[in-house]
Amino acid sequence: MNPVYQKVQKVLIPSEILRGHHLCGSTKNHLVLQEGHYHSYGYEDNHLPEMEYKQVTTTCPYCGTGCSLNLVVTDNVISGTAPHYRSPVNEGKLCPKGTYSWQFINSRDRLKKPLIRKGDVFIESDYADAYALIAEQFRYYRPDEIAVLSSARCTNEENYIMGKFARGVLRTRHIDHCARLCHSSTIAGLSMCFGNGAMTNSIPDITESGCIFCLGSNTFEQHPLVGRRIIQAQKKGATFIYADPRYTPTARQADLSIQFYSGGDVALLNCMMGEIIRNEWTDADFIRDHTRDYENLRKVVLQRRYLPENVRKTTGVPAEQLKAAAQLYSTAKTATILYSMGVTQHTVGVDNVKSVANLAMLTGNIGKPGSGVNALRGQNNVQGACDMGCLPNVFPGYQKVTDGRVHKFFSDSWGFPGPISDPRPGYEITTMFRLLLDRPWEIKCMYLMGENPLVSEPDLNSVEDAIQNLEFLVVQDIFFTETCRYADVVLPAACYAEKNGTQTNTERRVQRIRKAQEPPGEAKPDWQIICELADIMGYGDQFPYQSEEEIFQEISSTVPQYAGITWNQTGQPGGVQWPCPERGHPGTPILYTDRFETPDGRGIFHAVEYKAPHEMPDESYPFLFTTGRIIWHWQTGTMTRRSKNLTDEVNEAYIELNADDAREMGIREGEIVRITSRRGELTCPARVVKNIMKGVTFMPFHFAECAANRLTSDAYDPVAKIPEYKVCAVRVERIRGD
Ligand SMILES: Nc1nc2c(c(=O)[nH]1)N[C@H]1C(S)=C(S)[C@@H](COP(=O)(O)OP(=O)(O)OC[C@H]3O[C@@H](n4cnc5c(=O)[nH]c(N)nc54)[C@H](O)[C@@H]3O)O[C@H]1N2
Ligand SMILES: Nc1nc2c(c(=O)[nH]1)N[C@H]1C(S)=C(S)[C@@H](COP(=O)(O)OP(=O)(O)OC[C@H]3O[C@@H](n4cnc5c(=O)[nH]c(N)nc54)[C@H](O)[C@@H]3O)O[C@H]1N2
Ligand code: SF4
Ligand SMILES: [Mo]
Repeated sequence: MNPVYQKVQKVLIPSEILRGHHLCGSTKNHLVLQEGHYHSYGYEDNHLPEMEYKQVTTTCPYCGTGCSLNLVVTDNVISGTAPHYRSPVNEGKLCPKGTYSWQFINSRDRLKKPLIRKGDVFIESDYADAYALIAEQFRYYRPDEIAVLSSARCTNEENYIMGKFARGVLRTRHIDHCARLCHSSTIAGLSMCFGNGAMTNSIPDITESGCIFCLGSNTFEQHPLVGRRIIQAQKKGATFIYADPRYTPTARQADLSIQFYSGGDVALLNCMMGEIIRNEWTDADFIRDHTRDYENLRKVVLQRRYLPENVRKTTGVPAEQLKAAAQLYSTAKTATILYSMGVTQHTVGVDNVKSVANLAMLTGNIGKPGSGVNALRGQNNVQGACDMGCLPNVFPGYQKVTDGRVHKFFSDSWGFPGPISDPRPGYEITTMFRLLLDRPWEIKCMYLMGENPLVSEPDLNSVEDAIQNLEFLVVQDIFFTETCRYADVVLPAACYAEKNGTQTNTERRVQRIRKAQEPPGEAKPDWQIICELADIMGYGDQFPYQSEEEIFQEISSTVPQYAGITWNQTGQPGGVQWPCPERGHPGTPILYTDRFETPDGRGIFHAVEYKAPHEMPDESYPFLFTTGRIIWHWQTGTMTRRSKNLTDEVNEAYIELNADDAREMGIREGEIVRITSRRGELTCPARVVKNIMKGVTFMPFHFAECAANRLTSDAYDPVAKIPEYKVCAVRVERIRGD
């Protein structure tokens, strides 16, 4: 076995990581687990050096869990992290990424000046020239020819300002961000069933649950401090059921682990619901008093095709496991569902989400402690970027662009003369890139902040062709990314530790990030860059802000869910959870305690049938290829791959192969293999593992030089437009013939 992987497996014993131990930094290539009261994370000797330092409390820049931490600042430079104990989210604990979240900040290759393309090279320039060029180009294109990508890495204030700039200054309706690639199925699916697309309960609330059903979320690697709550619940007697095609570190902690073929979720969930109905384990009172359209669901899930014996054939799951899961979930005192990308990133992503919602309503597991449908949001501020309206169909606060009154409200309160942006919904990211290829005359100019589509989009080979059809591209980032290579102007942004603001975690908790050092060179906070551009374009009056706090005040006046939240409250440990409709309101840890947010207050069952994924293995491409993440790295790797401790753990791409498949093909551990799909080809080392089903392969997508997305398919869900990152077909071959 590859020595690096052995190490990963050793460290990832979740019970050890998460049962109240502190994770401490060490530069000796591994993570040290130690109990104790105080550790200076990130220091080699686990002691703060004896010099003057200050600590600045902030929120982790990585995942949607939203852990608090202290940045340690010595001589005005960030030099480590230390625990912040008072957050109800993480109570002082951090995962490796949070622990080392300081290491990329002062990388020598941070962007420090605006760059302007001259032929094939970039020339360092100043803001005056860069802004003049951008303003000239932005004025030149018609609103419908311009697309904007906002950023789940940036603050609420920055996303709000970007939305206002896109709709008010550029007057374009085409604005989106990476939520499209992530939980757009959740927003669409849960809105249809419950009236709102957000996580229903809270992270600490998981410990109240009698049964945790975790589906398509590798929680211990991707939301480790949510994983800690699962263990706490188990200690109090809860049962933990896990369903994933792979036997992940999360699976190891489960009481019942169900392994199945990617794409089988609807079949699995319908089967469980059939069992629950046949055994009368439903919550009949809840169904009668709080829901609609139950009969449709009943009819569908009771069909023969969803009997456990039949579903076994589609999913590969033994009938006993399906029956046990149904019983454990529905007969627990309260049960919660945690899910993430294994559910959403499918051509049937919205159907999957509706199915999850059906299961919760069927058993009355919603609107009370320890229950809920808990979509674990990915990026630190993806919830906030959605709340701020950086989506093509809504203004801030999910107010529909198609509603004339909403339009008028925003053009009046934002102070733009006349109507702002076209009232039709704009294009989604996935549609933008497809149009760039198929109808390049439609979108010609793009302003992209804090996204790296040239690694994260599906079918990268096509995306590389598509992006070259843009006539003018502005990229605003903290590093010179793969996407920057195609830019005409690159603007240098301040990172999370160099600016103030708020971000909203997966449980709708609005918390503060704080400035701990100056940005490098001439880098500036994103909101400031956008405001300066707006000013140059003649809209200074609409963007008069002197601070992040002023922007936040405007947010609370236009976003109903944030109406009662004050800047001060966001700076308290734990912040505030929206909806917080008026001043003095304590915030809302659990949604739908009285009624759903549908017009009649009832949850709506949506019966769905199982449909196979878009591309399934066949003779030419016999393996199912699924992609995702590992604990050490973040998305396209721009930050974590500049962190020594994290790259010391893993720093290259690999493909996981089932041990029997590998043996049949004569592939050994660590051997370089060729992987081919209908869209591209890669070579990388094989990791031969027992914890993946036969016929299934897995690859993390973090490594640009060997990007999994060269192989993935851009087939997407018809409603959410989310790509099917979790299923396509590949061929795996040996390269050396010995
Ligand atoms: N370390 C780390 N943490 C992260 C991130 C990161 O890059 N690195 N990214 C953040 C972001 S943006 C997000 S969205 C989240 C994502 O968090 P997760 O969704 O937990 O992460 P993934 O690895 O994409 O996928 C989760 C699991 O889905 C399984 N899966 C694959 N196909 C299927 C299927 O058809 N059905 C089911 N039920 N499961 C399937 C995979 O085997 C995988 O274990 O993580 C966040 N946290
Ligand atoms: N194959 C495969 N592909 C996937 C997925 C998968 O599961 N499989 N998952 C998808 C999902 S869920 C997601 S969320 C996307 C993520 O896709 P992206 O959003 O493209 O990925 P990130 O690496 O998070 O890119 C964020 C960029 O923001 C920059 N940045 C960080 N902080 C700041 C800041 O303060 N200001 C500015 N201006 N820039 C900043 C970073 O340097 C980085 O370049 O990937 C998707 N792609
Ligand atoms: S669990 Fe998420 S928010 Fe918490 S430290 Fe890890 S990456 Fe940061
Ligand atoms: Mo995501």
